[in-house]
Amino acid sequence: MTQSQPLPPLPLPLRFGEEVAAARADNAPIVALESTIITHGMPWPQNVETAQAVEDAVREAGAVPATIAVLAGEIHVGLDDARLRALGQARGVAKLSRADLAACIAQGGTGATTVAATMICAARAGIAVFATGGIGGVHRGAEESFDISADPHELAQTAVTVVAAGAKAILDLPKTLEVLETLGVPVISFGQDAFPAFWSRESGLRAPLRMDDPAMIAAAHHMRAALGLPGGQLIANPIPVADEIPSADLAPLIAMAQAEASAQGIMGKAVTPFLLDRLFSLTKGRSLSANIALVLNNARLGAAIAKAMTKG
Ligand code: PSU
Ligand code: MN
Repeated sequence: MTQSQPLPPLPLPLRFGEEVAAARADNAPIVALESTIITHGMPWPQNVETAQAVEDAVREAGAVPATIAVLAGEIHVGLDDARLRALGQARGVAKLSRADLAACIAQGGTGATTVAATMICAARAGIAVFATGGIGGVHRGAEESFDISADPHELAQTAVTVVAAGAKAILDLPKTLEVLETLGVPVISFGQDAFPAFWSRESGLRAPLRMDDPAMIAAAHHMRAALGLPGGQLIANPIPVADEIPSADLAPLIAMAQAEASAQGIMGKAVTPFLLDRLFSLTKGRSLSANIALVLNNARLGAAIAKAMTKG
């Protein structure tokens, strides 16, 4: 009996938006943006307004935004306004991480990409910088639930520099930093020693590394490659002073949201969206305004780093 040969890999269905295609041809700086924050991280219509404002912030800072999502089995790198709006209003959109990405594309499905999945798509599209709100990490109670996001693992293996306002304060931040260290992910605070906690500038923890200059961050990214190390780096950019919610105000509300999640048996992928939604209500919308401000701030830093990278 003849052994059948394995099939050759399928071509990757990557579709570039016009603006991104032009930037690629010119070697212009590009900043990737995720879509789970649109579908699962913020309510409509603020989700779409924020996504557009974030794209504009990248442009104003001199780079081209590339919002990434899977639509009808294709990876879109750069969404036009109509697609962005449709995604922001759609219900029941899948949340895609490393584990679900290939299956969704193979089935011709539609889904929003998390930090991990956006990193994978960005890397395939040749984009080295990605700005978002906060990465996923080790959830509180992970010693029981084993709930650890795929995001830290992705940072360990995919060469994309991710700009975030630290990790969401709904997580167990000391454990998140431990996991990042174990995985060999550089965690670099921008402009301060403290590791920021998303809605707050300080978490009470020190970041392992600090840099004050986007050019240095770009150099560190290139140096990892020169060393033959896979993976990217996490740039922890603190929320602007004017927009922060002090951690003392948030702590009891996070504890409340967490208790509700446990009581209602919320698990797996549903945990992060549930907590963000509850905090939105518990802070009377303040968590959302802070979230919007920090994403814009990260978009501007992402653009500065992308520009420094293209200068070589
Ligand atoms: N940051 C936000 N809102 C979000 C997320 C991050 O401000 O919705 C998303 C990101 O896409 C991140 C994901 O990758 O939450 C983490 O989900 P999980 O904990 O299930 O891995
Ligand atoms: Mn999880």
